[in-house]
Amino acid sequence: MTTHPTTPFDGQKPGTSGLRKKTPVFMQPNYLENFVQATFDAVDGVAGKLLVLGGDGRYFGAEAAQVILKMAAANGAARVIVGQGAWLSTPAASNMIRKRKADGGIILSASHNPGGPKEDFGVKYNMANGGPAPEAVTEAIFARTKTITEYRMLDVADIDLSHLGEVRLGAMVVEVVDPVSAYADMMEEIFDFKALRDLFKAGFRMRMDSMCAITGPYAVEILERRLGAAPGTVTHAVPLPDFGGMHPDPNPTWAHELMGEMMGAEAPDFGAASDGDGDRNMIVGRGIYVSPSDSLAVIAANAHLVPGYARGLKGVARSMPTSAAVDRVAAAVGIDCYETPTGWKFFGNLMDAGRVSLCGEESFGTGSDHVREKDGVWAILMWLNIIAARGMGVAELMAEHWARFGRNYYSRHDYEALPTEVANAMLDDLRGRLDTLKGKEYQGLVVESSDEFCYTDPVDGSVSAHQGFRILFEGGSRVVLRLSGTGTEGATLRVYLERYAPGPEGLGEEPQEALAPIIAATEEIVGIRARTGRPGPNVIT
Ligand code: VG1
Ligand code: CO
Repeated sequence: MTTHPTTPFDGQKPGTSGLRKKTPVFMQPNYLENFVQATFDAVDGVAGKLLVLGGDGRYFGAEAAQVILKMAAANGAARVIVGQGAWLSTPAASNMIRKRKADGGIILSASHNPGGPKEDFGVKYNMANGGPAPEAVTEAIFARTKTITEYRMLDVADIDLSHLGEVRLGAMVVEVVDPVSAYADMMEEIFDFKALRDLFKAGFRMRMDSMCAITGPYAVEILERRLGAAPGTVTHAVPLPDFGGMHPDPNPTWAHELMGEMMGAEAPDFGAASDGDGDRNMIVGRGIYVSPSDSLAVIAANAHLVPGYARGLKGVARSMPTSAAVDRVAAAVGIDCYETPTGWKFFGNLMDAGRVSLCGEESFGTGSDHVREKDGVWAILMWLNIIAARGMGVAELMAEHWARFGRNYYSRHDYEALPTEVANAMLDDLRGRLDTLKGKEYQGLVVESSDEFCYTDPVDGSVSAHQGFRILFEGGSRVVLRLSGTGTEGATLRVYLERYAPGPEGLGEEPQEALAPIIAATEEIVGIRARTGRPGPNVIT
């Protein structure tokens, strides 16, 4: 064992999902080492423990995996299960932790953030339930990073992660596993693979854009090999360290290639995309884009048609900024619906307690209690299974859904990389005026209530304050504002806009038009343009 002296780095505070920084920041001597040792220390050490390790294949991931293995060995871990080539999608890592009853796991990814020598890198710790560390643990990690004086690391050569099998690193065993097969087997248990094979056999055409990120190998194995979708169904299927220059964020802005194809004359029946680490998904039909909030609601309304959920859902949960479309389904079906802060870590307790089996976020995240992470490929298979069971296309499913439940028009406007002081000053000012808004009229909309979201976990009673500003207008429209906790440059303001149309009239509007009064009212209340000097958002989803 070798003990290395070190001194703390500022700002090693995990955000919405792990610690994310520019790659060169992570590559500084001791930076990764400090954070990993702080993590081990915060979970009472890893002596004798079983860990899972993998990542999305981005730049610096393979080198980071070697460092973490040598540190795990020096800290006395018994065994580390690592995906071949240091690859594991986030949901596959979650599954591996659960299946192998590991004590925890480390995921190397900055998820939907671009990768490369000048882009982003990230490290996230997951617990024995397979889910992201809760706030109490991430706070303990952060506290430890501020007092760290040494880390432990074996001084040995790198090991070969390209071959399956077991290797010794000191007294620790490194077990290199196929990153795909256990995950694909789990999908086969949840979904009606025969019905899906029949769907593709009957000529159903699909396009899956893996965006040069981690789902490529998973999607090729499941869709093309096990389900018989045409070869080439999955595009950008080979994970690359810089994602081929793509921004692996599956939304209409960044997955524009897929959007172009799905809106074109030769569009296949169904389109989907996923993000860097494979936990996000975007669903697109021929000529129709499905908002993530609507996707969650459609899945909730149809889940019982999928073998894994044939007995119905225990309950559902959504993050606060996600639209209330799923709430309407829950009310109709008679199940509980929970509202949590942004970030998957807040769903873990609800799933572990058996209160919910389906969760979702407006940010293209959907998942269930089959793992404790959101799961892109799972969501895509959910849609395919529903399409097969209902014998309907995406456009028909959406029209039917809105006719039954009404439509929650929804959009998110992002202002990325704002100067931090400008963003903080703007929101501090709003906080100061929040209590005075009630009853006032903006652009014809009257404020019904406004607050800053504070969550009390119904399972363990822990409290998370300052989770976003909510302004509700009379008639069920609302705007939510919060700062991103995953960005690596300045501050990113997210503005979430929602308006409910009960139908039957007014269900077919273009969302930006349907939301125009709320957008204008938000500008009047918050003054985003005036304060930031930006003409408008730079990403609209
Ligand atoms: C964003 C999303 C949030 C999601 C998080 C991690 O966080 O809004 O819903 O859980 O990313 O997703 P923020 O704090 O930037 O708004 V992933 O796929 O990047 O792990
Ligand atoms: Co992700």
